[in-house]
Amino acid sequence: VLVAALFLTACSSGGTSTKTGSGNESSGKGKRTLRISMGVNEESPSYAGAVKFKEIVESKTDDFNIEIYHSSQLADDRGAIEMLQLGTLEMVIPSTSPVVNFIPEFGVFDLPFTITNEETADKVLDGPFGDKMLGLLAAQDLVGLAWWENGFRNLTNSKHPVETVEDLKGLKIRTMENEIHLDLWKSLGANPTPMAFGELFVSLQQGVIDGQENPYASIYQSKFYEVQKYVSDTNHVYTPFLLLLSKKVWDELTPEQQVILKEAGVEAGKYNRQVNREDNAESLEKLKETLTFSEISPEELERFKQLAQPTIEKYKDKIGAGIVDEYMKEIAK
Ligand code: TK8
Repeated sequence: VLVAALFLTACSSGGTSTKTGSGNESSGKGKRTLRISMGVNEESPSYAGAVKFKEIVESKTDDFNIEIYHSSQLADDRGAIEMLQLGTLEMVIPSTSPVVNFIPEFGVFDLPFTITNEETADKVLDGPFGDKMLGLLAAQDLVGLAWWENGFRNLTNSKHPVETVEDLKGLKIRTMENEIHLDLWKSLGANPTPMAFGELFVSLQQGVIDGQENPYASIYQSKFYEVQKYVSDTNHVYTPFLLLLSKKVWDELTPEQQVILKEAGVEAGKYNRQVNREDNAESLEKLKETLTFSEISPEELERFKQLAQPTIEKYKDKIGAGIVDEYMKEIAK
């Protein structure tokens, strides 16, 4: 995958020396190619958002040629982030969770049962706290254009219905590459393994793992229902998506180009969120046709939360006690 991506970079680098937007090249020559990588497929709200981003940018300038690569074709989240740092890939839409390997503060979003509804998510991300978090990316050679949405995560598995903490015992659950998620599932009694999203379907199919957790839209669009039997409304954490650009690339753009990309990122992000929320509701209904659906009772949810509390305490210092407090205050507002 890396070799293929580097090859693509070499092929598209003809346009990288052109910086100004003044030329009206219509041939495509001199245009700068921006490749957007994502792990999810072409049915996803991320893909719809990326198409919207492309449309907005291309309606405002001829400077860019935007190419969208879905389904981890270029790289998985973590690999793509590393490529952005090197400047060998221009853009990626990753979950925040793998970003924690580069910027510990992003771990706030992985603290379970903190953001529990969409209104709170929007308030936290669209306000000064969200801006501050985007500002932390520059130190890792990344530019955060906007917050997009992955959403509230729910558990599926192939073994039995999960309605209580006890039902999790020994279940082999794939997590994102993020130690907070790993610890959370351990503390709930499960047997978690980190894995890139691109390997997930096959691993479920082959029974290497029993279960996984993702938002309903993603579960449906990735066809996990073909290789899973049960779904539980755990709603244990909200994952934002980020629209990221390589800082190496960003620094070569004109201020006008930067404004266009930033504004288009935010605008396309609003669209992405709207599509995501519609898709999530519809996807749950469709999933219920093939999977056995379980709710977690309010009493049982309290037990999940209590068992998760030590994970929150444990990571407070690693994430930064100050930023965790700010995050919690923002949620409580
Ligand atoms: C897509 C991932 C994915 C995430 C995961 O690249 O890994 O489970 O939810 O959607 O970011």
